[in-house]
Amino acid sequence: MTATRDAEGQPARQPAAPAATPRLPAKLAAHPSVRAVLARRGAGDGAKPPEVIDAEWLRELCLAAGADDAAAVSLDHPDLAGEREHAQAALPGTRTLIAMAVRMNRDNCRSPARSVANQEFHQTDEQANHAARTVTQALQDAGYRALNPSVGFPQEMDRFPSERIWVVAHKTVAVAAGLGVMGLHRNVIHPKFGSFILLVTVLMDAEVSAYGQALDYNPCIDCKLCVAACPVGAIAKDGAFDALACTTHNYREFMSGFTDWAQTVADSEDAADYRSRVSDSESASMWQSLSSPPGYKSGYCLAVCPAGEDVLGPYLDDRRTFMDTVLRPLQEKKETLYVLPGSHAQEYARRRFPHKPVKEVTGGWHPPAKRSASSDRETRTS
Ligand code: B12
Ligand code: SF4
Repeated sequence: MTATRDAEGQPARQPAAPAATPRLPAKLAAHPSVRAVLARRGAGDGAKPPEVIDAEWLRELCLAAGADDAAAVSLDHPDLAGEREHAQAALPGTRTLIAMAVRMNRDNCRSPARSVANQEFHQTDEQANHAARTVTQALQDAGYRALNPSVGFPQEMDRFPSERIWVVAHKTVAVAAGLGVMGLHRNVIHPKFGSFILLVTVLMDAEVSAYGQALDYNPCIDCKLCVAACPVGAIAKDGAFDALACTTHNYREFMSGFTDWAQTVADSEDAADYRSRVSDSESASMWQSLSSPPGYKSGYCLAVCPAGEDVLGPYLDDRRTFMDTVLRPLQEKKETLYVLPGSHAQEYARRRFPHKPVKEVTGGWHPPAKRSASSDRETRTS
């Protein structure tokens, strides 16, 4: 049965079947809370909500909660086979996933000032978490079980680094629900908002009257600006993605980069030795990431992407100006690039961006090697 709506627009509960009073031990039955619940049931409250939620009601709920687009997808969708076990572990009885997208402000993401771009990512992250929590609460109030895993962090660090640490893969869910398609840079591109979206998913134990349909084209226009923008060559022209190169640089101040930094502290003989390995700016930046949400070092692939109907116009009008004002400031920015020794990223960064200092790090994946020579100190943290 599909949900009809009550006066407040919520799915109207089905009339209560004559409630069979559960057989309870006398002490439990006499408890004031138990008596109150049974009395409410007797008065017709507490009936089961409809088994199938109205898709339009659900979409309106998501938009009112702060999402810019939303669609539901059944957990039985073939493309979600890899997510099933994770979703059931998080919320046993999950039947549907609700995918939501929240827009980011484009020029904030494009700014070479990391503080501006990071603020935009974190604010949108907050907004998406807030939207998902609001939807979860509304579903709970309507009588369903629902759960919202985080947009980004926190994640399941007890599994790090041997297993995946995210509860749900928001990209996989969003694509199956039809919110967009992954572009060359492996982010989901929304047909209208382009790459400038963050994603979030709500799990719930009911079905929905209509599910989203996958997009029949990819909004990626294959311009390869993301390839040109990535300072460590993590995105190849053929679409191969070097997640380790991206994590080592971009996530320098997240879990693995932090571990590398902590090892450097532990390995330093004294303050002077520490300061010979870590610059004042790097120490300050690590402090900032520990005291406010951690800062991404890049995200340039997303920043330069011209795809999406709301974004594409200026690129179509004048591609040279678009490159001069969006791509080039990021390419020309002087900034330290973090790479694993001997990696493709190291060779690429030195060759393509000779004006950006390149620093070898362990990435926190291994204990640091003993320092070799003092001349090495400027380029190694361990
Ligand atoms: C892991 C992760 C990363 C990793 C790996 C990226 C990746 N492509 O998977 C790293 C640290 C590199 C990363 C970076 C960024 N991320 Co990220 N990330 C995630 C996370 C937690 C899971 C991604 C996922 O589903 N992977 C599985 C499949 C679907 O991805 P895939 O591309 O098909 O396959 C690759 C990965 O599986 C990877 N991989 C497999 N196992 C492991 C294990 C580890 C430890 C790592 C690092 C990678 C990895 O290798 C595969 C081949 O490339 C999600 C949040 C979430 N809970 O969903 C955000 C998410 C994908 N990230 C997001 C963003 C915005 C970014 C950054 C722009 C952040 C920034 N400001 O710089 C960059 C962009 C880098 C890029 N081009 O992808 C957004 C994307 C929004 C969108 N429009 O699609 C998400 C959805 C967060 C969100 N809630 O909005 N991210
Ligand atoms: S920058 Fe160009 S190639 Fe890269 S994802 Fe966006 S549209 Fe596709």
